[in-house]
Amino acid sequence: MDKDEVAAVLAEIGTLLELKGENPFKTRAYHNAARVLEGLTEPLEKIVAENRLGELKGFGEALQEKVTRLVTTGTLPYHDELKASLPPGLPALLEIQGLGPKKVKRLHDELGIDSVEKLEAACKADAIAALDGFGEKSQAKILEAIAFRRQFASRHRLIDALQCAEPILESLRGHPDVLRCSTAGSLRRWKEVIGDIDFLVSSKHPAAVIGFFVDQPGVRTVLAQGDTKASVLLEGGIQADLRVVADEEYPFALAYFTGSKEHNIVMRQRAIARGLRLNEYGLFRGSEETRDPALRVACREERDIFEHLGLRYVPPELREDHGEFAAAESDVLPRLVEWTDLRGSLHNHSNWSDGRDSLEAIAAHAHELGLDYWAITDHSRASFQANGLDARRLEEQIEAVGKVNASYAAEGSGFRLLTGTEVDILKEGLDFEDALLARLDVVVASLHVPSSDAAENTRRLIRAAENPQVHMLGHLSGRLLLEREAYRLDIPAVLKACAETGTWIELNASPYRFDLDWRLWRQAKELGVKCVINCDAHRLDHFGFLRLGAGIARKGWLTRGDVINTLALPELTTALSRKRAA
Ligand code: DGT
Ligand code: CA
Ligand code: CA
Ligand code: ZN
Repeated sequence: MDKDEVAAVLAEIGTLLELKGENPFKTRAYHNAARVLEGLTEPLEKIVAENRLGELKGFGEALQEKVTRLVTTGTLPYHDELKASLPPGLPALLEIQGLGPKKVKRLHDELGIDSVEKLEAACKADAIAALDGFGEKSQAKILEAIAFRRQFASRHRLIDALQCAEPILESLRGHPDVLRCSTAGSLRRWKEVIGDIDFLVSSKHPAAVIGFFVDQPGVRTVLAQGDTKASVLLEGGIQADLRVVADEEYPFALAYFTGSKEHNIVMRQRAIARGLRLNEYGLFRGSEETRDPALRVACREERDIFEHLGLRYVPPELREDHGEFAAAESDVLPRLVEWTDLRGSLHNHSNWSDGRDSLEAIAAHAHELGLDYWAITDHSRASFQANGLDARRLEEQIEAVGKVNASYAAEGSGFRLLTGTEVDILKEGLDFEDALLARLDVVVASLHVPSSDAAENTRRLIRAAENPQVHMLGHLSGRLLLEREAYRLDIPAVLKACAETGTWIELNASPYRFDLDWRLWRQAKELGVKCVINCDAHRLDHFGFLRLGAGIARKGWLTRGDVINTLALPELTTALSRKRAA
């Protein structure tokens, strides 16, 4: 187990102990230990091997023993026994907003509630309102929270779906009976939020592939298993469907199950207009619904289907019936940006504010990944909860970045960290003086504490865009996927101001944000606004967000030329100086 996995187990032990009503010092010790592990900058394995766990804050002998066991064997009987000693539905109750371990324990002890279903029934029977310390109001709140959770439980963030799907896809690809395979559905279309995962395989031996699929690690429950398809529930709660088809049918099935439904409907209509029939089994001659192979128009790949329908190949990301047919018909589909075009990220955090890693570690990682530059844009003073920098610390950081860069220059490497800030957009203006901003390579301005008044938010953002020192606006809408709605805001007005002032807009590539939304980028592009795909990285494993963000940019029809951080360092430097010079 790596440190994050061990930390998760420790945190869960802490929670389980709380649910049992254990003494708070003991439970807190586990939560604290989990946090210490999460913050480690050297490999946990190494610390264990060198017998140095005792040096970590709060790690007594019992804890050292448990962590060592988890790292070396991957399991801990104490954890398993603890889990087994509590009703399995209890931890899920903690996910209901407003319910902490103490309340959950009381609900269990006093009303026998051990599942969300029972909790809901008890609310509806007015049993919670009667409970000491709960009342009508909190009963209504619990019901609301249950409904909220239900609405979102069937929807998952792209990154969670990818993390489940990619190992399974790899595994399928390695099976000797699998000829071709792919994800399909919303995942292949790179939607920001996914209902279920779809896999498609072509094979001569469907039963073998189906059996292999339902046996994959990560499969919690088999929901349905037939000769050519299966549905499973994965650990983590995402459903996955697999269909197995003959190889001749594969391109048709892939196009069909990639969707979107709206896109498919237009494809079918185009087929009918040409005296053909299109369905998941093929493209057939004639006007009757059929599966007859003798009538099938041979297509080796999806590309061939589009061609028979008078269209250029439409990349999956664009298959939303948002104008792709008109463009594919007249051969003006954009050549979409690729994630390998990206040379760095211009909005990221370090351990100087709320990031995990040091400047040195960040630089080393970016350099190793072959990137050309990486901007350090820690929070400004007003974001005190994120340990934002004041002017003095920012000046110190500029120097520290200079030292890191000097060491790369000395080795003859062209890699550079860029100095910067994610400066807060406050009611009165920006959190730093213009003179200080002018000394930074990169200035990202973000609204973190919005007003409830749309006009006020719009005004603040436009004012930030009008500042010649501000290169770009960060996570413009402020939405958190499946968690928080966008701020109230006149986005078109802000886009217009950005176009007029030469201010760029970030595509925040954090899978919790993907902000600005892909549906708005064509409008931004038409106005002449450039995009910057930023990781908003807080730890090294967030560097991978570049790939996710590039997929969202593709969904927004953006090309390499639309995205600033495809520029090499010299061209980027010129671009960064343009607004200031004007
Ligand atoms: P999701 O899972 O809700 O995120 O969205 P999708 O697009 O993955 O939808 P899903 O899993 O229900 O079905 C996969 C694809 O299969 C869908 O994108 C299009 C195709 N499909 C499914 N049902 C229909 C249908 O009734 N009509 C048409 N034309 N296509 C369908
Ligand atoms: Ca799906
Ligand atoms: Ca599905
Ligand atoms: Zn931010």
